[in-house]
Amino acid sequence: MTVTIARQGEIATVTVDNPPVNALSAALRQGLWDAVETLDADGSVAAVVLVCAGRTFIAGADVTEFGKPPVPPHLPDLVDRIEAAAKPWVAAIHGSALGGGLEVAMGCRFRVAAQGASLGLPEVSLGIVPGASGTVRTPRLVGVPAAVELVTSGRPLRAAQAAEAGLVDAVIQGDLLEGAVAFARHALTRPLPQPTSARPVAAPDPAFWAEQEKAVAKAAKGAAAPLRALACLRKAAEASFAEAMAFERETFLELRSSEQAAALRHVFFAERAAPRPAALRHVEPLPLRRAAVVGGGTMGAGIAAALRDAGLPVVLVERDDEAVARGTANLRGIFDGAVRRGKLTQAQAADRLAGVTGTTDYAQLADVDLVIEAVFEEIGVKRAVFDRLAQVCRPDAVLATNTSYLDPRAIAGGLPGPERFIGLHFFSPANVMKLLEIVPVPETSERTLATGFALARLLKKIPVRAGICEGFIGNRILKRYRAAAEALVRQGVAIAEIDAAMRGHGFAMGPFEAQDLGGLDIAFLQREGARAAGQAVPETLGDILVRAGRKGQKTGGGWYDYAPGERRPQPSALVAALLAGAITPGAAMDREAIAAHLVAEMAAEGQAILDEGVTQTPADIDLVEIHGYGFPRWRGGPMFATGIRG
Ligand code: T1G
Ligand code: NAD
Repeated sequence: MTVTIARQGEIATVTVDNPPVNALSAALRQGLWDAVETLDADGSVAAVVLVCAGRTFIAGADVTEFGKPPVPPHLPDLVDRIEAAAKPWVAAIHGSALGGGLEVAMGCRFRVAAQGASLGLPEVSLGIVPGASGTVRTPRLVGVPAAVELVTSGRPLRAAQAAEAGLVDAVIQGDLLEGAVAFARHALTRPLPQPTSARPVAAPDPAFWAEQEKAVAKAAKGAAAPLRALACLRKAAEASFAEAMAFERETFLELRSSEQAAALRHVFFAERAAPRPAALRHVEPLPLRRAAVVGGGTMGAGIAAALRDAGLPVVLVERDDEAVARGTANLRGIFDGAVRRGKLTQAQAADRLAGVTGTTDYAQLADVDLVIEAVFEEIGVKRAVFDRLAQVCRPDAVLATNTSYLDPRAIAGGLPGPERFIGLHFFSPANVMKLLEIVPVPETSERTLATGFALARLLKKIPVRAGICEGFIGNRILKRYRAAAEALVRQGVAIAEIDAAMRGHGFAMGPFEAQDLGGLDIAFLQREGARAAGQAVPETLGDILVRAGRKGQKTGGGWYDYAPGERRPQPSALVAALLAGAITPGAAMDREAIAAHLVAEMAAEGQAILDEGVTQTPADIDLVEIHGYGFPRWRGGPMFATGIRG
């Protein structure tokens, strides 16, 4: 039974139990409808508490039903039915009340929430707008400005914030059901508030909407749903309840069958499948209680910060005392930055830092469960580190390398107990970027692999398993993307035009401005290394710039010039002169064609990666590009966008 009814005197409780997340399947909708009918007809019941079993309140519509024909009772009708119930309903919320779950709660006369609960309308992140009155009832409860924030951002509110906004009537300390029943009893002693749909909305003036449109369009970067949601909210403020409902429904149905919604659903399910690969379902990972990082530079400090954010004590090993001090300062810089941005309190930052032991002494690693190596990208240095680790670490401790380009098999070669070795490729800044490429060597045990995935879950990262090849999945596609962009420059397409095309396509940055930010020298040194090793690596345009001292923003210029202290790229006459000899103008290309061409190049490399078995599914490649390289989420990734699905 998905819906059961119990009675505590004049208060009835309706319990929803539809694991895993109480999504509003057709059966659940029918069950709730029947419960309203039953309780309306029951003279002994004065009020109803709606509560959910399991980890969460109703987490929304059932996303798996989106592609199928809708089955009655429809959700908007159910929400209306609950609102029209003869007895007042009280939604008792724990976990997440999302989308349709929050809409059901807004149909109730009251909402109470447990302390840790969150409430939100994430529909825009699925490429749609709320479909069961979210844009119409929300402004009636919290006012238009707060509703705009909630609906167009898709970000949920914590219980306390929701109470402040007027979305919930009380935050319950202690047992939720007990508190909700007591709330209902008390509510019966007082006049009932208006049902949500009958409450008035204060309509803001046109200037408000113009301003919101600008802000929402900017944040959406090409995603359609946020602006459409804003239009629904405006309708809710300016037209009748019924007219606004009709407008929301029409918008919802149109967007639900859109390409953007299909892409965002694809990403939704890919993100949920990634952390738990079927092949590892029965493998117990090593429990992670203490971790270590070797190397406290850009990556090591970021990885240590990510581990601390997840609550693990961290030993940070550097090569000498000065480097220990620098590594610790790098970490302090990260936590101070989080305090400045309001993400951490001073006390939390101090606690994060206090949990890091900086040392040069490998003996401190005797009892850690996991070591992540992030020293210089040199095989000799890395081999020496793993030799030391093999001497001091527990034989079952997982030993990982963060190498970007070296062959992990060469790093692991000769390591006693190679079954505990694995590549864990983080992205910079490692405490922010969501992607983690997990790269097993042939000897890596299932347990070590499972521990890599468990680490990703602990750090709230998106893990993608990659086979061994140069650059793994992400950097290999990046190389192809950059080469294709350079090829366009050689054909006479302006550098700024290519960057603008990719921004217009939904990327935060184009390929050249991104290189200026990260530095051109890393890829240059990698190519030089390959050349020194006798490989035939053709001269790139980037090489010409680095040889002329242009390594990016840090040297005052790369593909662009930068005014001192500024980050705004300016087309460079010097770059034009340096590259003139390499450019042979061809046919002109418009921005859409540029973006389509570069995405097709990424997908072609992705296809090669699939053909070689470096990864199993196109969805994994899409996740890599979205979470590691800023590919627009609403396009679903390069594979989905070019029709390579499955
Ligand atoms: N529909 C179907 N399956 C869902 C689902 C949903 N809404 N949400 C989660 N699942 C599955 C998920 O695929 C996974 O399956 C399992 O549940 C556990 O999920 C009309 C239009 C609630 C915060 O967008 O944010 O309402 O892998 O690993 O970390 O306006 O799930 O086990 O087979 O994420 O504990 C709006 C999305 C829908 C909510 C729990 N709702 N879900 O997190 O578990 S649109 C959402 C979440 C809508 C109305 C409209 C999270 C969670 P499997 P999980 P979690
Ligand atoms: P970095 O130069 O900023 O830091 C390297 C650190 O390692 C330095 O602090 C150095 O003192 C320390 N170190 C060197 N030898 C050591 C030893 N024997 N013992 C202990 N510490 C030692 O470099 P980085 O950018 O942090 O890169 C580190 C690794 O991460 C490289 O393998 C790199 O390929 C990889 N990586 C880098 C990025 C990136 O964007 N920078 C992204 C992913 C992976």
